Amino acid sequence: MLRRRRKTPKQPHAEPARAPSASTGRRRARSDAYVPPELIIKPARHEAHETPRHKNGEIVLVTGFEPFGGEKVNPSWDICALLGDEIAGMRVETCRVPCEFRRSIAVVADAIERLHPLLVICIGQAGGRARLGVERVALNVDDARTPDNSGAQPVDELIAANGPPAYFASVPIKAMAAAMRAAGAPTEVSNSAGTYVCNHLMYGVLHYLAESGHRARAGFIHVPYSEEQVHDKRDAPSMAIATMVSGVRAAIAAARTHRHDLKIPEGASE
Ligand code: PCA
Repeated sequence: MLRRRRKTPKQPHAEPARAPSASTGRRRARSDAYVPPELIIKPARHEAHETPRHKNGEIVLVTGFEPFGGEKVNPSWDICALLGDEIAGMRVETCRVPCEFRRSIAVVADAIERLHPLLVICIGQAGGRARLGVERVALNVDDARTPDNSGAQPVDELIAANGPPAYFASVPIKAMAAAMRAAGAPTEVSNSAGTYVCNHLMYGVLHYLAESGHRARAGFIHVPYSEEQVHDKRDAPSMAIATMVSGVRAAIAAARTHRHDLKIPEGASE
């Protein structure tokens, strides 16, 4: 958790806070590092949530979205249904999320309260992408080009009025991407989850976890169109559902086993 800056900083030049540690899922900063006031997270409200183990063993909560944008299916949910009961010793619990800005976070927060998962992995569709994308960052903004499934179309609205401008995923994104590729699923690290419902949910879950004191680590994976979705689309890339399932299973296992992320280059120049 970020600590408040000393009243009188030791150093004359303020420094930005360091990126969060993917290894622990908690933001850390040197005690003398400058932390902008809007980035200071309030202390945990519910100390009871500090116990990460569920009485039924460790749980990974995996979420997928309902169809949106005129599609009949959303592979993010189809993947959830095919993950099986157990990954890397964790029980798999799934949750279907409405493609609605207003309700999406509440539905996943309810599942977190019920299940006390060790990991939360949200999945969404990014039609047009050719690879699975492990998202690095979620922005504190909604900017919808089209209405969501409830008709809402927020433009340039903050997700959390007092929240930080962005959250980094608290899972080891590089280790996950490497494991996904090793499992045969073309994968990249993505530096933008967009500004639609998926970014909203990723930001909302990370903010909820930070504010509530749950120790779960959380991340987001975007998936391409499935093969059945591109029959009526010219030149749109697609991926077999079975490949996506292998990739997501490998990602979850890597997130469970890697406390520290791999330091391998995956950056983009634009
Ligand atoms: N993809 C959308 C929202 C729901 C989904 O599956 C997005 O990328 O924002």
